[in-house]
Amino acid sequence: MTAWTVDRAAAELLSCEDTRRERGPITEEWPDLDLESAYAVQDEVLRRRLERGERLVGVKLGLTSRAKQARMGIASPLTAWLTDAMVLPAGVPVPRERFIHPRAEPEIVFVLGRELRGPGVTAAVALRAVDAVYAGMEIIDSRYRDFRFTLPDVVADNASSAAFVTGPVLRSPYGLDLSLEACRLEVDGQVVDSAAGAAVQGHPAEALALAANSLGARGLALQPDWLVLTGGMTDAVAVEPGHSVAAHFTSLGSITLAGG
Ligand code: OOG
Ligand code: MG
Repeated sequence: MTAWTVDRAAAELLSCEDTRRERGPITEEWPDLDLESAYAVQDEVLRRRLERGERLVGVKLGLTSRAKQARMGIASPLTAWLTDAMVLPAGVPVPRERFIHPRAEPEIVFVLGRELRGPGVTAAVALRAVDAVYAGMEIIDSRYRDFRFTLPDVVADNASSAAFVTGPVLRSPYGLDLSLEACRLEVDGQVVDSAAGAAVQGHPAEALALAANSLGARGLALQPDWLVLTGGMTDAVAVEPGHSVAAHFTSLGSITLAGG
């Protein structure tokens, strides 16, 4: 049996994604996979994506709300990479043929105006680095069967990242209370969930500070013009063929995804 290495895990997870193949958790075969090596796998997956021509467009946070933490059974937030290949244009059906078992979740999305480098970044300072706020819908698509994973597994798998859409309304963060920015989540027009921005670490800017500080601990920094997805406000819902998922926000507009 070949031993597991960072390189092998990265190649395997990227191949699962490219060929729409699900698998069991890597930690079941590589129990020594710790968080540090898991982030090394994530970084190696990114390196391979950049090598094949994708561009880094930002970062996402995962497991920042209680709804998400409870569903996935993991209480620690994490970060992952976003590339331009994950951008889904508004108004097109979700290309389900690209995914294994896609789920959608509403998020608040920041565009940064300047660099944010931890440690020591506070939510108040983090928000001042934000140039614009959008509504967002992330499509997650774990490469693990039934979305079953441990924290190192999901970190290695780039936090189940697959695609994301940004909403129709660009707002300045000044004068918006994002802790009170509400979202109503609907499937086929029926309300299935709702949440406010406060669901995300008390305020989405706290999640942004968390991203700056956890990247800082790895010697990295958030860059100007990067997008930051701050994490699902509600539990995610399955994107099924012939059905639609819509998120309606108080001041950030609406996003509707057709199940393709
Ligand atoms: C992990 C990714 C979590 C979020 O917004 O919390 C995430 C998963 O749920 O599969 O993207
Ligand atoms: Mg998410």
